[in-house]
Amino acid sequence: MRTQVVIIGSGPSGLLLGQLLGNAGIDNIILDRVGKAYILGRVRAGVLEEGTVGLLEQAGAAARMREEGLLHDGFSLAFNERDHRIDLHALTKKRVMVYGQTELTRDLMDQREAAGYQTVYEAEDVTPCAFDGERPFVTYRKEGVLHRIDCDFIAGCDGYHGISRKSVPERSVATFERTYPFGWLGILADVPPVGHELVYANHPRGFALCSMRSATRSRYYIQCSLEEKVQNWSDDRFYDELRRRLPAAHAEALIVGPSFEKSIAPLRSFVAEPMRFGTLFLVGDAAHIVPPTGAKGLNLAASDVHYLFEGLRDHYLDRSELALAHYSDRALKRVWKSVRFSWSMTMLMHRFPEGGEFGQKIQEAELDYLTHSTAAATSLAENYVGLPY
Ligand code: RFL
Ligand code: PHB
Repeated sequence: MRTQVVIIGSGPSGLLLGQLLGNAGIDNIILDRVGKAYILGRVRAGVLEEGTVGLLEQAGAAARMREEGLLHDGFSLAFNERDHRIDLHALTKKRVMVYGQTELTRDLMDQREAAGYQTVYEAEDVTPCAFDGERPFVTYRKEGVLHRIDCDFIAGCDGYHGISRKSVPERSVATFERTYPFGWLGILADVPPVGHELVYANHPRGFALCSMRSATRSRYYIQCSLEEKVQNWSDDRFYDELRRRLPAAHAEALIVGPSFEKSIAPLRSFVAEPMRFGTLFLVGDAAHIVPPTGAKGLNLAASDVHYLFEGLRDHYLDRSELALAHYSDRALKRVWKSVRFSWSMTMLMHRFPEGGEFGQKIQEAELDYLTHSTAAATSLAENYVGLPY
């Protein structure tokens, strides 16, 4: 079998890249280790930058998001029992779109199926080969049979645990990493959100976040220890803890109901450099991870797709290699700014075991600064809505 680009991974980055390439007449095949239902069962991101929304429009997969997504003009920082609104639109003239990653992934899958572009789910032992030369290929096993796809390029869109980054000789990659001494316990429940916008709360008992998927579905998170077990958290215990970390007005407005998803995610910052190895390109979580505090992971995956799509389109349609040659540098410049922002939001909002009272005073001073200085609030807002591509 032969195609122009093999895409490893059918998450948001692989699907978005595949759709943009396919619509530009560039052949591609997506391979994923797991099935469609498994991918759609993952509950992850919820906040999209305008750039991400624009790419979904460009991919022709934005119709349902435009109908059902919620445009938010701001969010709140809650601390010392009070709520302080960051007016994103007044500060930046931009908004964010609240639309779940699950829905976005479903829309891209539907669009791909309608266009007739090929995806192989439950492909085992996917292996990128010979990418140090101009004749790369990818092998995989399906129902016991070994397959080989020859191609021009391989896009490694297979997430943090994927095979693409691991296939590169260790001496060719530099990695930068920070782990945080806590996780997020999150639930999803069909109850109306506490307010119209997201609330990020800094509290002596730990961070809490009130997010949403729609006017009738809420997504709540609380900071927890890495040793916590989901089974120790009944819904009642979760809501009690959440209530204690919110200002009274929100705590009183909290409507509770049974959760249908509950999970713990560890927090990590990670970057692999470079993001290109010959004819293999790393995209999204395969190359970098950010803690979810700044809502940047999926949005960074989308900006990588933007740079790689430009490079591949110029290569095939204009015979120009410039954008492809600069893919890694352009993507990494933006990646590091989001890594910095996600790290700083994480440091600002969480209780650190070793932070002590000094750490708490520093956080309070910074929160006070952010909510009383237009310059500081503008910097926060322009990072939150997304830096330009
Ligand atoms: P994904 O989504 O991990 O998809 C990778 C795909 O590759 C497949 N795969 C393989 N296929 C073939 N062979 C192999 N060996 C393979 N290994 C893996 C996998 O099955 C999968 O289908 O990576 P992608 O596409 O780069 O997308 C990245 C985003 O999923 C991620 O950055 C975000 O979810 C992060 N994130 C958030 N991002 C935001 O922009 N805004 C948010 O509000 C936000 N909230 C979050 C988040 C992530 C969270 N968790 C659980 C990590 C909240 C949470 C709690
Ligand atoms: C979410 O809705 O899952 C969400 C929203 C904002 C974040 C992280 C996660 O910063």
